[in-house]
Amino acid sequence: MPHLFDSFTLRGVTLRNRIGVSPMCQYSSEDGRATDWHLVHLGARAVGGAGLIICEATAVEPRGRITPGDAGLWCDDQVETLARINRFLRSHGAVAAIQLAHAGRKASTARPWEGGGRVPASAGGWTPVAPSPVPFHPDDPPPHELTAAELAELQGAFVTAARRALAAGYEWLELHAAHGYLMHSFHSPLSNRRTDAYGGSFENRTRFTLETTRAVRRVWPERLPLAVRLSCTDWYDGGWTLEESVELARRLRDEGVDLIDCSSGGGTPHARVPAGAGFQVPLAEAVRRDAGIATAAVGLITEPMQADEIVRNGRADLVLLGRAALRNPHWPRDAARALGATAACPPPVQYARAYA
Ligand code: FNR
Ligand code: XEN
Repeated sequence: MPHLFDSFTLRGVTLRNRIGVSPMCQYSSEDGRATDWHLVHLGARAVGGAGLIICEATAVEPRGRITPGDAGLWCDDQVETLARINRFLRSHGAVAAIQLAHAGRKASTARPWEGGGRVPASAGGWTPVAPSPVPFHPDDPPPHELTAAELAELQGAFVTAARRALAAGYEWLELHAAHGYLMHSFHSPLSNRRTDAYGGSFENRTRFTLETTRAVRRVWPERLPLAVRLSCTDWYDGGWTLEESVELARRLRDEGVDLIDCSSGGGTPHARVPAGAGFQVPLAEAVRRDAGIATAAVGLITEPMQADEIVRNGRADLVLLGRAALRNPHWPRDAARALGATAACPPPVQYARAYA
């Protein structure tokens, strides 16, 4: 089986190793446009040796932002700042990926460092949209229930954003169908109470995601990989299950999706999440084995030996680092040293003396 520092190829794209930086909102965009913060943040992690850098949840329309500081690709003028970052990432050997997202009923909140609370329309926020008028927090006002015509418009917004992502130089696209945001909220019976073609049965609850994926795959080039991040379970009785995720992964694979990024939770504040070292790895393992599709494992993967074991034992094809990569942008190079694979992750020439 492969090693953490073996390359990995999907379609026409090869990663230099099996380590990716998980998408992480920075809430530091201006009108959806990336800033120098993003250049330094993402750029440092490319210099640090990661094979794949997934740019944060990027909203396909303004209502799809979690906060006013979220990244966006709803306008052509949001392309260039991302393109500049991607030129840098590529020049340091990383593949640039982006996560296209819509926050659904969890939209219109303050940035975490401003308290993270709901921002009403009267204070510069907006009315969140959702499959059903069921708020995430029981005391919040109900979100707007999307009509079938509005769903078609939103699918168009994902497609247009995917075209812009291509123009910005991304080589890997991920659709965000996790953490209680719009796509996941269609999957879960906890948030989807619809009685039309988009609610009720498994077929109906997964229709929005499958239709959107099909439409995006049509415009996303054949040579480039398409991934979907799923919350593989709601960790809550009566919610979305791992078995449903495996079946959805099979159907996504048949639509031309290449990899499932296996996360969990976020759909209900009442979830009982068994958080602990590598707690979501079994989800990636089950999806990979039972749906026959490549997976990424994420969630409390912090140690080089732990990450290497996941790849070596075929439990996932990639490992994604979240907070460990925030703490240490050089995690991949440090891991290479710890695993005796120094040559697999050479430093940039400017830093050579630090490793002599
Ligand atoms: C996240 N996470 C996240 N997930 C996602 O799918 N899109 C996103 O934009 C974000 N944003 C985000 C911001 C910040 C500050 C954190 C810490 C996390 C979740 C993240 O990608 C990852 O799945 C989790 O953090 C679990 O991995 P770690 O941190 O345990 O390695
Ligand atoms: C259920 C874990 C969710 C972690 N976060 C995910 C975000 C942003 C906030 C933190 C996301 O997916 N955009």
